[in-house]
Amino acid sequence: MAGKAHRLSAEERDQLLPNLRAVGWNELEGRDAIFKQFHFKDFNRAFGFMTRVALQAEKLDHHPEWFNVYNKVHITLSTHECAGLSERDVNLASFIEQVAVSMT
Ligand code: H2B
Repeated sequence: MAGKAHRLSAEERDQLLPNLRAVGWNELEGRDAIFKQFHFKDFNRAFGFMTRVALQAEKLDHHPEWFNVYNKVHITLSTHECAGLSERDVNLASFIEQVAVSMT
């Protein structure tokens, strides 16, 4: 992983988060992280989505916290290294969006 992760500044958040908010990512209360719930047609779609995200997460060495029941996948993104939201989360969320669009 190139460089050390830093917590996004207020200015960086104003610039980077609106696009993600517009597609359903929200900041958690009480924790510096973003969260979204995904809903697929069935378990096969949900797990296919998770598989593609998992492969990219491994490649980026940046991993989601997630919860799956049947066709639902809940995802929280935050960066352990800086104990908060970093550009890595924004990048992973953007990738996740691309995958989700192709699975629905
Ligand atoms: N995932 C997330 N979400 N945050 C991190 O800081 C992180 C990670 N760090 N995956 C990586 C792995 C680190 O623990 C390894 C050692 O590179």
